[in-house]
Amino acid sequence: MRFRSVQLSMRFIVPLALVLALFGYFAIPWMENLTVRWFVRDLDTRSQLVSSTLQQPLLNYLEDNDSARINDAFSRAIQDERLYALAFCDPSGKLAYKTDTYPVSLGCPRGAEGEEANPVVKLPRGPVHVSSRELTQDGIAAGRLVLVQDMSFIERRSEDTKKYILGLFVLLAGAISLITVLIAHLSWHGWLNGVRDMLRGELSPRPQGPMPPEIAPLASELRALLNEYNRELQGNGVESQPWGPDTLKTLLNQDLAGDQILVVSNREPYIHVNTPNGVKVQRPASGLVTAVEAVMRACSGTWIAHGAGSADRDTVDANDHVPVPPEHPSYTLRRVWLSKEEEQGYYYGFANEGLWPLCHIAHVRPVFRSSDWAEYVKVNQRFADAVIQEARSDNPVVLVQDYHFALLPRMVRAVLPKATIITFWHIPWPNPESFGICPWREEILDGMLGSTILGFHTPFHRKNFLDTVDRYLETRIENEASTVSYGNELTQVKPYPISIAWPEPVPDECDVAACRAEIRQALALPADQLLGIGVDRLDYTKGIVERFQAVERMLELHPDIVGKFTFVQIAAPTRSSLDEYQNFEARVRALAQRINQRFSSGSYLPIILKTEHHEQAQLRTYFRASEVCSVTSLHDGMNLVAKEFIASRDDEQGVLILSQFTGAARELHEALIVNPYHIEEGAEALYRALRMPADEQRERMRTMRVRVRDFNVYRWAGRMLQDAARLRQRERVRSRINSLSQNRVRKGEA
Ligand code: ADQ
Repeated sequence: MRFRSVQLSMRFIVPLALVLALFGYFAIPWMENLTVRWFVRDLDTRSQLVSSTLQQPLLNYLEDNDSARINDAFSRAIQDERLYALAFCDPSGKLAYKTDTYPVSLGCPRGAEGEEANPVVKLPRGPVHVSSRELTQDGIAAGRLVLVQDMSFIERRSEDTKKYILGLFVLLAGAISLITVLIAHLSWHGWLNGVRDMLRGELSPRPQGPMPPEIAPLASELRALLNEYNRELQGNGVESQPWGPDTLKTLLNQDLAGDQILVVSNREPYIHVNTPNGVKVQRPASGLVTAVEAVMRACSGTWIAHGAGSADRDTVDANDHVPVPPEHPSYTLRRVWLSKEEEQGYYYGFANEGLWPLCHIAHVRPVFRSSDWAEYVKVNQRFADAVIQEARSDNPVVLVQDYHFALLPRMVRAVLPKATIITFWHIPWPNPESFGICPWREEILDGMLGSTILGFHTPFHRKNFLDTVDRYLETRIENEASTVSYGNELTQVKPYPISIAWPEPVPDECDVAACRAEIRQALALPADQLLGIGVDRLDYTKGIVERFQAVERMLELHPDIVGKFTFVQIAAPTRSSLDEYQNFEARVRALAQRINQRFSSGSYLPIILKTEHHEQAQLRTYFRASEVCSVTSLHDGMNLVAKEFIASRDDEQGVLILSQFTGAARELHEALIVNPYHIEEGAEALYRALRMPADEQRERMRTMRVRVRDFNVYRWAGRMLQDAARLRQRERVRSRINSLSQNRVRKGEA
């Protein structure tokens, strides 16, 4: 912020300084010239005065030939400190009388009308002003009086004037800069606050203050733009702010009028596991599950997923169905069983060793094996068969989740051509060159284009996808409508930034002060210990190593904070059977240990690493207890942890550090945005976060909370479903028109 305000000030000061310097460069010599000319004119007048005074006595002495008196008069006259020398030249132009000071080199100067053309003469002692005046007696020329006046005082004065003018310029530049910067800052803040208030006012039902006058001319345009944006987000006809489960239910009832909703994902939302204390239900640590679960609760459909838990088979019915959530069942989970080979090839192999590193820029090489690809094709077909089996009509709405099922849309479309298939790609999409290294790139793109709607988190990922399709398939792309025409089918490709369900107030939740005390006590930390938190799957894309390095660098740069700050990293193990992930976990552990050894004293450890799954409520307590939450992914489709942290801070305190390479950074501009590869930047952001004044924290947190609350997961799902409903409606109208015209043709034939 401070850097930005210096930048802003420089934007005014530098051009101002340049203009003033340029002005000074030309103005000072000009002023100098002008003052010299004024002085010369003064000296001319003075010469006239002196010669007029001397004329009569001199003529009298000349007439009397009284050299003594002439010399005496001359000596007296040059007692004036400015009059340096005098001389008299007779009519023949010979030097007749002169004071001792008279420079002989001047001789008897003549000038037009008795004046020298250039009266300034440079002598070794300095410049002098020379003027000669003709003396006449009864109209007859009696000779010339030559006056030499000292000009060194003019030089002195001119130097002084130069100094004063220069000083004046500097003073003026300072004053103008100060006033300009002050006014610019005030206006800038006025503008920012005005626009911010407007955005808040438009996006939330918060009561408004009066509009700042400087915003007024823009207000109507800004409001129109926001309304257009809102309409685009909400679709036509549904006026709902903020979105929630009920809005979604209403939308499903109105726009999709009882149409069946099927979700397909690899990860199941509930895993039944055998434990020594009987069967337990677990919720996996996954952003995808967090987001889609909220939708399914609202629309009571069927979720098809891989049954991976040790007690999963024991808890399903004959159709492999289990009602969930276990406490209040509201939708059906259909489990698909995979053999070890299938899981190894499709999930660990092609999806996680191939597609995951292919789509994330984290400098891990993708591995492609033909055997993995074969399993991927097979498993996609098995899930597609499950969708077809679960479909109660020929046109269900199928929500396909993520990179595990790139081929499934085409497979479902082959059997249910009227199905509305919405595929959401939860991870980034790379540029065409990067994607091009996949040996089955055409098959993947073809499979995905079996979708009716294809969603990405950001416009950037969407663009990358369209460029990739353009590069490798024969398609027609309409950029404005954001559609790809391929074969006889049309796929709409759009950004739908995912979010979280804005949490309802939790009645028995600890207030922030109590959460702080609870966590510090649990970790045996002093009550005033500063706390940082990181929550991730233990994945190499999440930037955990870089985050620890930033903590280390901050402790190096700011020794005052050693002992007072602890960073808690909660990392859920993930894909642990893959070498890459085992190596990564070992690196993370070793780094934490090294940093801890380096800075530990007594019981103090700067990093606490908890490599285990935590319940959402526990995570929330950690979020509420921390000064700062650090999200430093090297690349991330969106990142829901950032939004969960914001949602947990109803006290409007706490600072979010957010990697610029997350989709979330495109929305949460008030976070401290960092490049995770730049360790010093991360360290400074951490230190800045820990020292950030409460007011600034509140201002940033408040703005982000409004955004996350209003653009929640219900809105994410609602937008996709609304788009699907519109396309279904269009399709219905088209098929009605077709059948009408076919009827007419048939009647005509009969
Ligand atoms: P993920 O890569 O799983 O999701 P993210 O969006 O950060 O990433 O979501 C992780 C989820 O798991 C969060 O809800 C978090 O609370 C939870 N979680 C993390 N660690 C946990 C732990 N130790 N214990 C319990 N829960 C934990 C993918 C993409 C993301 C995209 C999401 C949603 O990679 O970019 O945001 O899908 O589309």
